[in-house]
Formats: sequence, C-alpha cells, structure tokens
Amino acid sequence: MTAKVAIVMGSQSDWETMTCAAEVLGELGVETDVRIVSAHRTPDRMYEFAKGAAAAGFEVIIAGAGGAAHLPGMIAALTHVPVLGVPVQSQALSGQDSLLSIVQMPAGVPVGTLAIGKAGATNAGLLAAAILANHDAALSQRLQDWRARRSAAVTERPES
Ligand code: RP5
Repeated sequence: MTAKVAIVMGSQSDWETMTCAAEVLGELGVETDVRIVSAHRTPDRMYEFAKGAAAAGFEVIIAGAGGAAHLPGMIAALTHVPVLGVPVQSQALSGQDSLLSIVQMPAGVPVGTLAIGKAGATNAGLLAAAILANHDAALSQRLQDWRARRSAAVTERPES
C-alpha cells in the first residue's frame, strides 16, 4: 500500500513538531511518507515533490515550516492536492512569523492553516485522517473510536 498522506518539512529541526502529525496518523493506522523539503534550500526537490504529488497517490499533504514559512504555499501553488500548513514555532517570533506566512495566502491558492507548533501538527494529522475517512469506512470508524476514547478519558471532576 502506498502512503496517501505526505508529511513534509523545511528542516530536520521541524521534525520535533511534525512528528506529532505522524504519531497521530500512526495511531489511526494511516501510513505516511515523511520528507525534508525546503522551499529555499532545496527548491528543485520541492518542485519535483509537489509536481509529482498527485501522480504519486498523495491525497493530502501536511507541510510544516518556520520563520518565513513559504513551503506550504509554494507546494499549494504547484499541486491541486490539498495542503495543510503547520506553522513551526520559531525562536525569534515564537511562530507568529510562521503563522502569518502560512495563513495569509491570497485567494485562489488555499493552505488549510493549523495552530502554531505541536497542537497544529497533531490537528493536521487528525484533519488528514478525517479527509481520507470520507471514502474509507474503516478509517472513519477508527477516527470515531479515537475521539470517543479521548472523551471517555475526561473525568467529570478534577482529581486531587
Ligand atoms: C525553516 O527555517 C524551517 O522550516 C525551520 O523551521 C527554520 C529553521 O531551520 P534550521 O535553521 O533549523 O534548519 O526553513
């Protein structure tokens, strides 16, 4: 089976964040293809990946980057495969730069932008699973079970 979800990131340093997307998708039994693809350091690799994404069978691309985070937008410009952008928390501006770089796409080239950091990466994974679940009943059930377990884990009152 080939992976339907690609997780790409601009740098090895983004993996600490982006591993959260891979982790939750793993829990849901969704295979991922994880790569480092930098828009400014490996632009040819980025172009080749994005142009070939649909033919490679990817149905969702999760792209994480920090700082002047143009990777998700550039990938979205090169493919019609839906792109979920994860703003990685930068040191200089705590990820606000990443967030604004990713979220402010001009009309016509959408990037579904998540929260800054690990919460965003986890939610990108969950959204990717939900998208695939639209045509995968078994995955849909696993996702619903996952959510039900999370709800069941919340106690009614705080434990002392
Ligand atoms: C961006 O610059 C990457 O996405 C990363 O978040 C940030 C810092 O990269 P490194 O200097 O750690 O390689 O391209």
